[in-house]
Amino acid sequence: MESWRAVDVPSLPGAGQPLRLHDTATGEVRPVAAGRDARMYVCGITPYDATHLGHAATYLTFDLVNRVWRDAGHRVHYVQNVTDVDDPLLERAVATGQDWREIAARETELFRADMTALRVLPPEHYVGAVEAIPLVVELIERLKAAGNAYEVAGDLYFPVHADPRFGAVSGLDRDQMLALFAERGGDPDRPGKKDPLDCLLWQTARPDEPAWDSSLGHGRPGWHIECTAIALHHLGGPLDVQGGGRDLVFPHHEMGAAQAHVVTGEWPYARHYVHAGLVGLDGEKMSKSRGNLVFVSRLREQGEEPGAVRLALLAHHYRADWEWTGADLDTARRRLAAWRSAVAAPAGPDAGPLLAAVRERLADDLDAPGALRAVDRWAEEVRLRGGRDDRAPALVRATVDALLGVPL
Ligand code: 5CA
Ligand code: ZN
Repeated sequence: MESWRAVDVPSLPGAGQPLRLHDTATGEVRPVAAGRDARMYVCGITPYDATHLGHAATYLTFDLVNRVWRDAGHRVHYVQNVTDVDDPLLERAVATGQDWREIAARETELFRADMTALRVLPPEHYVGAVEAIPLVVELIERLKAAGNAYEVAGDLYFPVHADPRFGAVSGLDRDQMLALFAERGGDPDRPGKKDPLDCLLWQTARPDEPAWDSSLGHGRPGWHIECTAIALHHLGGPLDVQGGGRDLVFPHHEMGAAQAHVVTGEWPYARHYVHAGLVGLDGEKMSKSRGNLVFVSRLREQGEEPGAVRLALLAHHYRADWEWTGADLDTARRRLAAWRSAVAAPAGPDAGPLLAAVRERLADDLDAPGALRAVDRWAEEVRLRGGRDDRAPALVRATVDALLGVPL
C-alpha cells in the first residue's frame, strides 16, 4: 500500500558513528548493521483506532535508527506492515456497525498523516496484511511441505517445537510464555493442539468474517506469519533489526523467529531484536483496548506543534517504560522555544562539538535524552555568552533536523 511522504533530511558534514543497540535476545548493547546495507522490519499498527503516543514513541525510536544509519552512510531498507485484517479490527467493526475495510482504510490514513506531521521517515515498503496474503500462503505452503504445519478442525498451526531454538528471543520460561500467549491473542486452551503454545498459521473461514480463497482453502492468515512472510519477502534474512514495542517480544517476535528459522534454516532471523518501552497513562499501558489514550491527531487538532510532541517523546529513553503527563509537553514547548531563540542568533559557539556529541549520544543505544541535553547546553551557552561563529546556528539547525527530526 501507499507509504507516506518523505521529508528532506539535511546532510551533515563528516559521518556519524556506527550505531550500537540493545538486543533483547542476548541482553547486550552491541554494534548493529555491519554492512553498507541495513535492513529493518518494524511491526506496524493494527488500524482500528487512531495513533496514540505509545505508538508514536515506538515509531520515533525506529526513526532515530533510520536517521543514525543514514548519517553513518548506510543504505537503509526499511519495511513496515499494517495488520489490516485481524480479530481486534473485526471486533471493532461488529461493535460499531462499520465495515472493517473502512475502519482500516481510515485509521491507516490517519496514521500516515500523524507520521508525516511527526516527520517520521517513511518505510520503503509499507505492506498491508490483506495485500500480503499470497506471500503468507506461499510461506505456509513451504512450512506444510516440510511437515511443519498441522491441522486442527480445518485451521493450520505451527508446532513451536519444530524450532530447537524456540524461546531464544524472549528468554522466558514456559509458565511465563503460557500466561503471555493467553493474554496476547493466543489460544493455549484449544483442544487438539500438540502444544498449547503452537500458533495459528491459517484460520479457515468463519461465518460473517472476511476470507480469501487460496491453496490452503477459504480463510485468512494468522498474525505472526504475516510479519514473517512480509519481512522475508521484502528484506530477506537475516534482518539487522526486528523492531516493535516491548509487548511484541512474546509471542509475536518469538513466533516470527521460530517460523523463519524453520523455513530458511538460518539463525538468527534478526541480529538485533529491538524493543521500545511501553508508554502509559494513569498507571496503565496506553492501549486501544483499555481506552486510556492520548492521540497524536487530537494533539494536532488542538494546535500542538508536532515538533514539540516529538521532543516530548524523545525526552524519554526508548527502552524505559514511562507515563505520559501534560508536563512532558510543557517541558518540550519550552525546550523548542529555547532552541529556536538560540538558532535565531546571528552567531554562536562552534557547533562542531555539538554535532559530535549528538552523534555520540545517539550511537550509544539511542540516548535521545542525552542528545537533547547536549543541544540544551549549546542553546544555554548562546543565551549566556553568545558566540562568534556565524555558521553555528545553521549547523545546529541541520543537526537537530537531520538527527532528531525537529525543524527549528
Ligand atoms: N499490528 C501489530 C504488530 S504486527 C500491533 O502490535 N499493532 S498495534 O497497533 O497494537 O501496535 C503498533 C506498534 O505500537 C507495535 O510496535 C506495538 O508494540 C507498539 N505499541 C503499542 N502500544 C504501545 C505503548 N503503550 N507504548 C509503546 N509502544 C506501543
Ligand atoms: Zn508484527
